[in-house]
Amino acid sequence: MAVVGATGAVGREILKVLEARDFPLSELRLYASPRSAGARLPFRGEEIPVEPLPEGPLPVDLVLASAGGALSKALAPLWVQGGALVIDNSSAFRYEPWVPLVIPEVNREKIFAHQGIIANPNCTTAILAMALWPLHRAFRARRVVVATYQAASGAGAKGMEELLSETHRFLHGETPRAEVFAHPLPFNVVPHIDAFQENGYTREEMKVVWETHKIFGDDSIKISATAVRVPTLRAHAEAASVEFAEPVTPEAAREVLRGAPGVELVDEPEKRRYPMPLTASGKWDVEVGRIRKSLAFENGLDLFVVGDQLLKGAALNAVQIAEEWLKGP
Ligand code: A2P
Ligand code: 11C
Repeated sequence: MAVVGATGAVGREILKVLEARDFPLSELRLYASPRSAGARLPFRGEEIPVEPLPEGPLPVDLVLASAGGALSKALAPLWVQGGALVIDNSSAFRYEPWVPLVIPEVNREKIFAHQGIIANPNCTTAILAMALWPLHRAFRARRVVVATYQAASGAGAKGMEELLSETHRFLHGETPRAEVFAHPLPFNVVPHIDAFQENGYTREEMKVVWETHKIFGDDSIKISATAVRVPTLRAHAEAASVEFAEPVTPEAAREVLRGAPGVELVDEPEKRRYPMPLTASGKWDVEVGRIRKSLAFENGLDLFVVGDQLLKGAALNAVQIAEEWLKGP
């Protein structure tokens, strides 16, 4: 198999997840840009060389791609022509009707309808969906209003570097700069992730709507999002208010979430236990807590979800798709 974008924030996590989950593979090829020529990355006690990505098919059965949408758009069809299944982390193919968009805990069956490419959702969508799907199945979600608190690493390794370097500048009395982000991120929050659309929402916000509808197979749920970049390094947090069709109570929701795969209920506020980036970073499960009866919706809940967006939002979900593909329908 191949990891394309192996030196990036998600690519490096893919290597760790493959190793930790003992993913069966006979040979691993790592690809990045020519900038990474000569680099080697550790995997199962070896140092694997990073190769410059060729502009054609790859000599593998499976490609996990995390090198951006433009690159996937141009090259994934060639990898498919060469006989590989492509699991793509970018948004290049997510909205194509013929491309399954998969979170295994939600719509595993779609994996087997692939035509060469399977798309991995946007991290913000995936993390919310982990909490929303079991609640939707139990109580039928009608309306979701969500605000996000997204970590710098959502913008890749460069995002993390910018947060660290500009925080350092700020602490030394210099003005922090912004290249990756729309504004300096240290000691700030920025309600602008990806491009503004005609309706006033950003593309990041619309991805939550489009992708949740596609993954749930239900576009009747009304969803409205505000996506905000915050100065954390890792793990996206999301505050959601959800209105349901069926009667719901916080205790009934907790019971459902206790049994939900990939979810950890962290909801003991009296003990100061609730989801946080500090505790969710590095974890495979998504933390859910602060569950309470909504004061705004007649039959609703408010909750807080935090997940490591490099893991469940990207690398882990991609590897899980590959694992399920190997298991078969
Ligand atoms: P490189 O490290 O050589 O630039 P991130 O999302 O963390 O920014 O990572 C992006 C990943 O995609 C990196 O591994 C990066 O490699 C890789 N990448 C970016 N542009 C290309 C390209 N034109 N060809 C191959 N890999 C690329
Ligand atoms: C962010 N969610 O935090 C974005 C990154 O559609 O795969 C992932 C973009 C995507 O900036």
